[in-house]
Amino acid sequence: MEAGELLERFEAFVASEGKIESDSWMPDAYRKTLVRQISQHAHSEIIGMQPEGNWLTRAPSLRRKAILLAKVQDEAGHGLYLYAAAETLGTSRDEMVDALLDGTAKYSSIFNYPTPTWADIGAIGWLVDGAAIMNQVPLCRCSYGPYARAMKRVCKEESFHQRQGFDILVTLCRGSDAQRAMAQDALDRWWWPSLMMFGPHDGDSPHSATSMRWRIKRFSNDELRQRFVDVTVPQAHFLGLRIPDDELVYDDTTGHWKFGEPDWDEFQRVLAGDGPCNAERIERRTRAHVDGAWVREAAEAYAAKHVAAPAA
Ligand code: FAQ
Repeated sequence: MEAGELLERFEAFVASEGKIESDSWMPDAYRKTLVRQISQHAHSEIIGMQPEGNWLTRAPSLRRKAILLAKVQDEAGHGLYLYAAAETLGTSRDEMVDALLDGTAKYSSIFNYPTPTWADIGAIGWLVDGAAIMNQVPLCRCSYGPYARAMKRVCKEESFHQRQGFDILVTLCRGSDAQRAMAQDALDRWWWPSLMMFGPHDGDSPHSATSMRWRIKRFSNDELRQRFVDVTVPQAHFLGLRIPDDELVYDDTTGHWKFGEPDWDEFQRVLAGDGPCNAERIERRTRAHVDGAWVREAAEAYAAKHVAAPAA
Protein backbone atom coordinates (compact mmCIF):
# COMPACT_ATOMS: atom_id res chain seq x y z
CA MET A 1 0.00 0.00 0.00
CA GLU A 2 1.28 3.53 -0.81
CA ALA A 3 2.39 5.78 2.09
CA GLY A 4 -0.35 8.33 1.28
CA GLU A 5 -3.04 5.66 1.39
CA LEU A 6 -1.71 4.27 4.69
CA LEU A 7 -1.80 7.75 6.22
CA GLU A 8 -5.35 8.31 4.98
CA ARG A 9 -6.51 5.01 6.48
CA PHE A 10 -4.71 5.78 9.75
CA GLU A 11 -6.34 9.21 10.01
CA ALA A 12 -9.81 7.81 9.26
CA PHE A 13 -9.27 5.07 11.86
CA VAL A 14 -8.28 7.43 14.69
CA ALA A 15 -11.05 9.85 13.68
CA SER A 16 -13.53 6.99 14.16
CA GLU A 17 -12.11 6.42 17.70
CA GLY A 18 -10.07 3.35 16.72
CA LYS A 19 -7.19 2.45 19.06
CA ILE A 20 -3.66 2.19 17.67
CA GLU A 21 -1.56 -0.59 19.20
CA SER A 22 2.22 -1.08 19.18
CA ASP A 23 2.07 -3.37 16.13
CA SER A 24 -0.30 -1.11 14.15
CA TRP A 25 0.99 0.96 11.23
CA MET A 26 1.51 4.56 12.34
CA PRO A 27 3.15 7.63 10.79
CA ASP A 28 6.69 8.33 12.06
CA ALA A 29 5.55 11.70 13.37
CA TYR A 30 2.79 10.03 15.46
CA ARG A 31 5.34 7.63 16.98
CA LYS A 32 7.78 10.48 17.60
CA THR A 33 5.29 12.79 19.30
CA LEU A 34 4.01 9.97 21.50
CA VAL A 35 7.52 8.99 22.62
CA ARG A 36 8.17 12.70 23.29
CA GLN A 37 4.98 13.25 25.30
CA ILE A 38 4.90 9.92 27.17
CA SER A 39 8.60 10.05 28.11
CA GLN A 40 8.28 13.68 29.27
CA HIS A 41 5.28 12.60 31.29
CA ALA A 42 7.24 9.67 32.82
CA HIS A 43 10.17 11.95 33.67
CA SER A 44 7.74 14.39 35.34
CA GLU A 45 6.39 11.65 37.60
CA ILE A 46 9.90 10.57 38.59
CA ILE A 47 11.31 14.08 39.13
CA GLY A 48 8.00 15.04 40.80
CA MET A 49 8.85 12.69 43.68
CA GLN A 50 11.61 15.05 44.84
CA PRO A 51 9.73 18.16 46.02
CA GLU A 52 7.39 15.99 48.10
CA GLY A 53 10.08 13.51 49.17
CA ASN A 54 11.67 16.56 50.81
CA TRP A 55 8.94 16.35 53.52
CA LEU A 56 8.83 12.60 54.16
CA THR A 57 11.06 12.81 57.21
CA ARG A 58 9.34 15.95 58.51
CA ALA A 59 5.61 15.23 58.03
CA PRO A 60 3.72 16.54 61.08
CA SER A 61 2.32 13.13 62.18
CA LEU A 62 2.74 9.41 61.52
CA ARG A 63 -0.59 9.41 59.65
CA ARG A 64 0.48 12.28 57.37
CA LYS A 65 3.81 10.57 56.78
CA ALA A 66 2.17 7.26 55.79
CA ILE A 67 -0.18 9.06 53.37
CA LEU A 68 2.64 11.08 51.81
CA LEU A 69 4.83 7.99 51.49
CA ALA A 70 2.03 6.17 49.64
CA LYS A 71 1.59 9.14 47.32
CA VAL A 72 5.29 9.43 46.48
CA GLN A 73 5.43 5.69 45.80
CA ASP A 74 2.41 6.04 43.51
CA GLU A 75 4.33 8.63 41.48
CA ALA A 76 7.20 6.15 41.05
CA GLY A 77 4.67 3.59 39.81
CA HIS A 78 3.23 6.10 37.33
CA GLY A 79 6.70 6.78 35.99
CA LEU A 80 7.26 3.06 35.45
CA TYR A 81 3.91 2.44 33.67
CA LEU A 82 4.66 5.38 31.42
CA TYR A 83 8.20 4.28 30.57
CA ALA A 84 6.73 0.85 29.75
CA ALA A 85 4.06 2.46 27.53
CA ALA A 86 6.72 4.49 25.70
CA GLU A 87 8.90 1.39 25.26
CA THR A 88 6.11 -0.24 23.22
CA LEU A 89 6.93 2.41 20.59
CA GLY A 90 10.49 1.13 20.19
CA THR A 91 12.50 3.50 22.41
CA SER A 92 14.28 1.85 25.33
CA ARG A 93 13.99 3.05 28.90
CA ASP A 94 17.78 3.49 28.98
CA GLU A 95 17.59 5.90 26.05
CA MET A 96 14.81 7.87 27.72
CA VAL A 97 16.60 8.06 31.07
CA ASP A 98 19.85 9.13 29.37
CA ALA A 99 17.97 11.95 27.64
CA LEU A 100 16.56 13.11 30.99
CA LEU A 101 19.94 13.07 32.71
CA ASP A 102 21.83 14.80 29.89
CA GLY A 103 19.22 17.56 29.77
CA THR A 104 17.88 16.86 26.26
CA ALA A 105 14.46 15.65 27.51
CA LYS A 106 11.95 17.89 29.25
CA TYR A 107 9.88 17.26 32.36
CA SER A 108 7.10 19.41 33.76
CA SER A 109 8.20 22.94 34.67
CA ILE A 110 6.25 22.70 37.95
CA PHE A 111 8.77 20.41 39.61
CA ASN A 112 11.51 23.05 39.49
CA TYR A 113 9.96 25.01 42.36
CA PRO A 114 10.99 24.49 46.01
CA THR A 115 8.91 23.17 48.92
CA PRO A 116 10.07 25.17 51.96
CA THR A 117 6.97 24.56 54.14
CA TRP A 118 4.51 21.74 54.93
CA ALA A 119 1.74 23.80 53.27
CA ASP A 120 3.59 23.28 49.96
CA ILE A 121 2.75 19.59 50.23
CA GLY A 122 -0.92 20.57 50.51
CA ALA A 123 -0.58 22.97 47.57
CA ILE A 124 1.09 20.34 45.37
CA GLY A 125 -1.69 17.82 46.02
CA TRP A 126 -4.49 20.34 45.57
CA LEU A 127 -3.13 22.36 42.64
CA VAL A 128 -0.49 20.23 40.90
CA ASP A 129 -2.38 16.95 41.12
CA GLY A 130 -5.59 18.89 40.40
CA ALA A 131 -4.04 20.27 37.20
CA ALA A 132 -2.61 16.84 36.36
CA ILE A 133 -6.09 15.26 36.65
CA MET A 134 -7.63 17.93 34.42
CA ASN A 135 -4.96 17.26 31.80
CA GLN A 136 -4.80 13.48 32.17
CA VAL A 137 -8.43 12.31 32.35
CA PRO A 138 -8.82 13.07 28.61
CA LEU A 139 -5.62 11.07 27.99
CA CYS A 140 -7.53 7.93 29.09
CA ARG A 141 -9.18 8.30 25.65
CA CYS A 142 -5.90 8.82 23.79
CA SER A 143 -5.78 7.04 20.44
CA TYR A 144 -2.65 5.10 21.45
CA GLY A 145 -3.93 2.08 23.41
CA PRO A 146 -0.99 1.44 25.81
CA TYR A 147 -0.89 5.12 26.90
CA ALA A 148 -4.68 5.30 27.30
CA ARG A 149 -4.74 2.14 29.42
CA ALA A 150 -1.83 3.29 31.63
CA MET A 151 -3.62 6.57 32.27
CA LYS A 152 -6.73 4.95 33.78
CA ARG A 153 -4.98 3.75 36.91
CA VAL A 154 -2.82 6.88 37.06
CA CYS A 155 -5.94 9.08 37.11
CA LYS A 156 -7.59 7.09 39.89
CA GLU A 157 -4.50 7.50 42.03
CA GLU A 158 -4.17 11.21 41.18
CA SER A 159 -7.70 11.74 42.54
CA PHE A 160 -6.59 10.38 45.92
CA HIS A 161 -3.52 12.65 45.73
CA GLN A 162 -5.64 15.71 45.06
CA ARG A 163 -7.90 14.90 48.02
CA GLN A 164 -4.95 14.42 50.40
CA GLY A 165 -3.52 17.81 49.38
CA PHE A 166 -6.85 19.56 49.86
CA ASP A 167 -7.24 17.84 53.22
CA ILE A 168 -3.87 19.21 54.39
CA LEU A 169 -4.99 22.71 53.44
CA VAL A 170 -8.41 22.33 55.10
CA THR A 171 -6.60 21.42 58.33
CA LEU A 172 -4.20 24.37 58.04
CA CYS A 173 -6.96 26.83 57.11
CA ARG A 174 -9.01 25.78 60.15
CA GLY A 175 -5.95 26.13 62.38
CA SER A 176 -4.05 29.09 63.80
CA ASP A 177 -3.37 32.43 62.08
CA ALA A 178 0.18 31.23 61.41
CA GLN A 179 -1.12 28.07 59.73
CA ARG A 180 -3.56 30.05 57.57
CA ALA A 181 -0.74 32.41 56.58
CA MET A 182 1.41 29.41 55.63
CA ALA A 183 -1.40 28.05 53.43
CA GLN A 184 -1.88 31.44 51.73
CA ASP A 185 1.85 31.78 51.12
CA ALA A 186 1.93 28.34 49.47
CA LEU A 187 -1.03 29.26 47.22
CA ASP A 188 0.72 32.54 46.31
CA ARG A 189 3.81 30.64 45.18
CA TRP A 190 2.13 27.64 43.43
CA TRP A 191 -0.79 29.31 41.64
CA TRP A 192 0.98 30.71 38.59
CA PRO A 193 3.36 27.76 38.07
CA SER A 194 0.27 25.48 38.20
CA LEU A 195 -1.34 27.43 35.36
CA MET A 196 1.90 27.04 33.37
CA MET A 197 1.62 23.24 33.65
CA PHE A 198 -0.95 23.31 30.84
CA GLY A 199 1.68 24.60 28.43
CA PRO A 200 1.83 27.69 26.21
CA HIS A 201 -1.25 29.41 24.76
CA ASP A 202 -2.84 27.47 21.91
CA GLY A 203 -1.42 29.89 19.34
CA ASP A 204 2.12 29.26 20.67
CA SER A 205 1.76 25.47 21.02
CA PRO A 206 3.48 23.83 18.04
CA HIS A 207 2.22 20.29 18.76
CA SER A 208 -1.43 20.88 19.71
CA ALA A 209 -3.14 20.95 16.32
CA THR A 210 -1.63 17.67 15.10
CA SER A 211 -1.98 15.97 18.48
CA MET A 212 -5.66 16.88 18.56
CA ARG A 213 -6.24 15.68 15.00
CA TRP A 214 -4.61 12.38 15.92
CA ARG A 215 -6.71 12.12 19.11
CA ILE A 216 -3.65 12.16 21.38
CA LYS A 217 -4.84 15.37 23.04
CA ARG A 218 -8.61 15.87 23.31
CA PHE A 219 -8.62 19.47 24.52
CA SER A 220 -6.28 22.37 23.91
CA ASN A 221 -3.89 23.80 26.51
CA ASP A 222 -6.06 26.91 26.98
CA GLU A 223 -9.31 24.92 27.27
CA LEU A 224 -7.85 22.76 30.05
CA ARG A 225 -6.32 25.76 31.83
CA GLN A 226 -9.74 27.48 31.85
CA ARG A 227 -11.43 24.35 33.23
CA PHE A 228 -8.84 24.14 35.97
CA VAL A 229 -9.39 27.77 36.99
CA ASP A 230 -13.19 27.30 36.97
CA VAL A 231 -12.96 24.25 39.25
CA THR A 232 -10.25 25.59 41.57
CA VAL A 233 -11.43 29.14 42.36
CA PRO A 234 -14.50 27.97 44.36
CA GLN A 235 -12.25 25.53 46.24
CA ALA A 236 -9.95 28.43 47.22
CA HIS A 237 -13.00 30.35 48.42
CA PHE A 238 -14.10 27.35 50.48
CA LEU A 239 -10.65 27.35 52.12
CA GLY A 240 -10.90 31.11 52.74
CA LEU A 241 -7.77 31.74 50.64
CA ARG A 242 -7.18 34.47 48.07
CA ILE A 243 -6.04 33.57 44.56
CA PRO A 244 -3.07 35.90 43.86
CA ASP A 245 -4.55 37.43 40.70
CA ASP A 246 -6.00 40.97 40.67
CA GLU A 247 -7.63 40.33 37.30
CA LEU A 248 -9.61 37.31 38.48
CA VAL A 249 -13.32 37.99 37.97
CA TYR A 250 -16.39 35.86 37.33
CA ASP A 251 -17.95 36.49 33.93
CA ASP A 252 -21.75 36.04 34.18
CA THR A 253 -22.18 35.97 30.45
CA THR A 254 -19.85 33.01 29.82
CA GLY A 255 -20.06 31.30 33.23
CA HIS A 256 -16.25 31.23 33.42
CA TRP A 257 -13.63 32.93 35.59
CA LYS A 258 -11.48 35.44 33.69
CA PHE A 259 -7.90 35.44 34.87
CA GLY A 260 -4.58 37.22 34.30
CA GLU A 261 -1.51 36.14 32.34
CA PRO A 262 1.12 33.84 33.82
CA ASP A 263 4.67 35.16 33.45
CA TRP A 264 5.59 33.40 30.21
CA ASP A 265 9.18 34.66 30.37
CA GLU A 266 9.55 32.82 33.66
CA PHE A 267 8.04 29.70 32.02
CA GLN A 268 10.61 29.85 29.20
CA ARG A 269 13.45 30.36 31.69
CA VAL A 270 12.38 27.30 33.69
CA LEU A 271 12.11 25.22 30.48
CA ALA A 272 15.59 26.37 29.49
CA GLY A 273 16.97 24.98 32.78
CA ASP A 274 17.09 28.23 34.76
CA GLY A 275 14.33 27.63 37.32
CA PRO A 276 14.90 27.73 41.08
CA CYS A 277 15.62 23.98 41.40
CA ASN A 278 16.45 22.61 37.88
CA ALA A 279 20.11 21.90 38.66
CA GLU A 280 19.32 20.33 42.04
CA ARG A 281 16.61 18.05 40.57
CA ILE A 282 18.87 16.63 37.84
CA GLU A 283 21.86 16.36 40.14
CA ARG A 284 19.83 14.34 42.66
CA ARG A 285 18.25 12.15 39.96
CA THR A 286 21.71 11.45 38.50
CA ARG A 287 23.05 10.47 41.90
CA ALA A 288 20.11 8.10 42.48
CA HIS A 289 20.67 6.57 39.04
CA VAL A 290 24.37 5.99 39.70
CA ASP A 291 23.65 4.61 43.18
CA GLY A 292 21.11 2.21 41.66
CA ALA A 293 23.52 0.75 39.09
CA TRP A 294 24.03 -2.41 41.18
CA VAL A 295 20.28 -3.17 41.07
CA ARG A 296 20.23 -2.98 37.27
CA GLU A 297 23.37 -5.11 37.03
CA ALA A 298 21.90 -7.73 39.39
CA ALA A 299 18.64 -7.81 37.40
CA GLU A 300 20.56 -8.24 34.14
CA ALA A 301 22.71 -11.04 35.62
CA TYR A 302 19.56 -12.78 36.87
CA ALA A 303 17.82 -12.39 33.51
CA ALA A 304 20.85 -13.74 31.63
CA LYS A 305 20.82 -16.87 33.80
CA HIS A 306 17.11 -17.51 34.32
CA VAL A 307 15.00 -15.79 31.66
CA ALA A 308 14.80 -17.57 28.32
CA ALA A 309 15.62 -15.45 25.28
CA PRO A 310 12.54 -14.85 23.07
CA ALA A 311 12.27 -17.21 20.10
CA ALA A 312 13.89 -15.71 16.99
N1 FAQ B 1 6.65 21.97 31.37
O1 FAQ B 1 3.17 22.27 21.81
P1 FAQ B 1 3.09 22.13 23.29
C1 FAQ B 1 2.08 15.28 37.33
C2 FAQ B 1 6.80 21.93 26.29
S1 FAQ B 1 2.59 14.89 35.80
C3 FAQ B 1 7.65 21.58 30.56
O2 FAQ B 1 1.87 22.67 23.94
P2 FAQ B 1 2.32 19.42 23.93
C4 FAQ B 1 1.82 14.18 38.32
C5 FAQ B 1 6.31 20.80 25.41
O3 FAQ B 1 6.73 19.56 25.94
C6 FAQ B 1 2.82 16.46 34.99
N2 FAQ B 1 7.54 21.60 29.21
O4 FAQ B 1 3.36 20.60 23.69
C7 FAQ B 1 2.49 14.50 39.59
C8 FAQ B 1 6.92 21.15 24.10
O5 FAQ B 1 8.32 20.89 24.14
P3 FAQ B 1 9.05 19.88 23.06
C9 FAQ B 1 3.20 16.23 33.59
C10 FAQ B 1 6.35 22.01 28.71
O6 FAQ B 1 3.11 18.20 24.19
C11 FAQ B 1 1.89 15.33 40.51
C12 FAQ B 1 6.81 22.67 24.10
O7 FAQ B 1 6.74 23.08 25.45
N3 FAQ B 1 2.04 15.90 32.81
O8 FAQ B 1 1.95 16.41 37.58
C13 FAQ B 1 5.29 22.39 29.50
O9 FAQ B 1 1.30 19.37 22.84
C14 FAQ B 1 2.52 15.62 41.71
C15 FAQ B 1 5.60 23.16 23.31
O10 FAQ B 1 4.36 22.83 23.99
C16 FAQ B 1 2.15 15.48 31.53
O11 FAQ B 1 3.24 15.37 31.01
C17 FAQ B 1 5.47 22.37 30.89
N4 FAQ B 1 4.50 22.75 31.76
O12 FAQ B 1 1.56 19.87 25.27
C18 FAQ B 1 3.70 13.92 39.88
C19 FAQ B 1 0.86 15.15 30.84
N5 FAQ B 1 4.26 22.75 28.70
O13 FAQ B 1 8.55 18.51 23.37
C20 FAQ B 1 4.32 14.21 41.09
C21 FAQ B 1 1.07 14.71 29.42
C22 FAQ B 1 4.70 22.60 27.43
O14 FAQ B 1 8.63 20.34 21.70
C23 FAQ B 1 3.73 15.05 42.02
N6 FAQ B 1 1.57 15.79 28.57
N7 FAQ B 1 5.95 22.16 27.44
O15 FAQ B 1 10.52 20.02 23.37
C24 FAQ B 1 0.76 16.68 27.96
O16 FAQ B 1 -0.45 16.68 28.12
C25 FAQ B 1 1.40 17.67 27.02
O17 FAQ B 1 2.69 17.18 26.67
C26 FAQ B 1 1.51 19.13 27.57
C27 FAQ B 1 2.23 19.98 26.51
C28 FAQ B 1 0.12 19.71 27.81
C29 FAQ B 1 2.33 19.18 28.85
